Amino acid sequence: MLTGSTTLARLFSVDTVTGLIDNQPGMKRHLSSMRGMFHDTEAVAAMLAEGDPLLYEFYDLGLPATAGDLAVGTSIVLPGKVGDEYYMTKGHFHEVLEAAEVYHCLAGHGYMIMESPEGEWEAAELHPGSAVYVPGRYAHRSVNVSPTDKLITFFAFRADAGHDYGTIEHQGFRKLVVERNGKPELVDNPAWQKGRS
Ligand code: M6P
Ligand code: ZN
Repeated sequence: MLTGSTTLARLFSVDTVTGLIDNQPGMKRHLSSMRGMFHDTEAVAAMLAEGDPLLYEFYDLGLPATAGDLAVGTSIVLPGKVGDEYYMTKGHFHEVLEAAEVYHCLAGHGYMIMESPEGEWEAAELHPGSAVYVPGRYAHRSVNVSPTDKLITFFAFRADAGHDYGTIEHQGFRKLVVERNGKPELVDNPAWQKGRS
């Protein structure tokens, strides 16, 4: 319950099992919107010939996109692979490059892959309860490495940060997360181009 003399505060609930936030509408991304992002293009084509699987969805409180507000919501990446590469988000830099972001893992098992414009990279393993502070200037992508469970994270960043997808579409991430001998492994992306600096 929320009580007080103003109506500025907001009370909302986050379902830690489903990742849903009250009745907020979500955005869905299917494989067809990420054709060029998985390294195994034949596997992409074969899967798209059979349908267009949902890879992830995300929910946002829909607060104003001002510098003083926060974009707050959840991200839900489904379990699955395209060839040997795990389902993941597109990933992006922020248009306001310096804008950091925090993710708190609510469920599942995954990685946050991060990369600066200069090609420095970091990978944070996520389990329920772990949280990662993605520093400003770092592109970020969530990857679900569980064979069975959804990866659910709660995120917050300054609401005017914006999303720059073009850079990642063009250059890719330096590291891919693939399955090797039944386990996730980070490998070099042979198609990576250092494109920004
Ligand atoms: C999280 C947040 C959103 C982002 C979403 C999907 O929910 O960081 O801002 O849009 O993930 O990731 P992407 O935009 O890279 O597809
Ligand atoms: Zn972001």
